[in-house]
Amino acid sequence: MRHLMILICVSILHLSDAFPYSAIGPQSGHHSNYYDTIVNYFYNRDYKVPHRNKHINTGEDSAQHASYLYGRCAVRPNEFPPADETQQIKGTVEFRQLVTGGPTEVKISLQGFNVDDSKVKHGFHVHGSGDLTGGCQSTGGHYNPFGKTHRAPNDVERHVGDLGNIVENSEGRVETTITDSQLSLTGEYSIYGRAIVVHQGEDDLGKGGNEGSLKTGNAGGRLACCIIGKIDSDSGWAQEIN
Ligand SMILES: [Cu+2]
Ligand SMILES: [Zn+2]
Repeated sequence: MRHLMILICVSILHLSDAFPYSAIGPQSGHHSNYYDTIVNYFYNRDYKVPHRNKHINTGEDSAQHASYLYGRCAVRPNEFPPADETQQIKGTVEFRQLVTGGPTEVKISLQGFNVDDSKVKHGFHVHGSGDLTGGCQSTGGHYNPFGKTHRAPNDVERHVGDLGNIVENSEGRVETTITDSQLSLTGEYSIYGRAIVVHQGEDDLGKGGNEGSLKTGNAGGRLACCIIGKIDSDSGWAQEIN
C-alpha cells in the first residue's frame, strides 16, 4: 500500500514535470525513462545509485569497454645492443582493436632518441617471435605469416609486421597513434605474444633496390623491443572513449 502511494505521488510529480515538454520534446523517450525508473524502484530497489542505474538503462559504459581488445608492450633497450650504441629507448606501445576485427590502433610513446645524430626516422616493426632470451635479436624477422616481401605500411603486399618508420621529435621522443589495416589482435594471426622492435636506422620500405631492402628495409640494428601482452582494459584508451 505504501508503495502504491509513492507510485501515485511520484507519478503526479513527474507528470507535472513532464507536461511542458510534451508539446515539443520526444515524448516516447521521456516516458520510457520514467517507466524504467519506476520499474527499477520496485524490482531492484537501488535506482538511486547512479552507477547501477546507468548500466541498467543504457549499458553504454560496459558495452564500449567490452567491445575492444587491448594490448600493451613495455619497450626497453636491447639487452645486447649494437656496437657503440648509446641510445636508451624506453616507453610503451598500446594496441586496440574492436573484437569484431577491423583496423588496429597503435599508440606509441617513446623517449631516449639522440637528437644530435642524423637519424630521425627509425624502422618500427612487429617481429614474429616473443622471445627476448638473446635480447631483441631473438625476436626473429618481421612478422610475415603470408610469405610476402618487405614493403611500406600502406602497401597491400607487405609483411603484416611492416609498420614503416617512426619519427623522433626535437626532444628525442615519439608520441603518435597510427591505425593499421593488417595488424590484428583477434584470430589466428593475432600479434599477441609477438614483438615490437625499434631500429637504429630508417626503413627504406622495400625501395632500396637490393635484397636486404625486400627483407628488412635495411633499418639497421635493434635499439629496443618488447613483447606484446594482452590486457583486459586500458585506462589510456578508456579516457579517449569517454
Ligand atoms: Cu624490425
Ligand atoms: Zn618487413
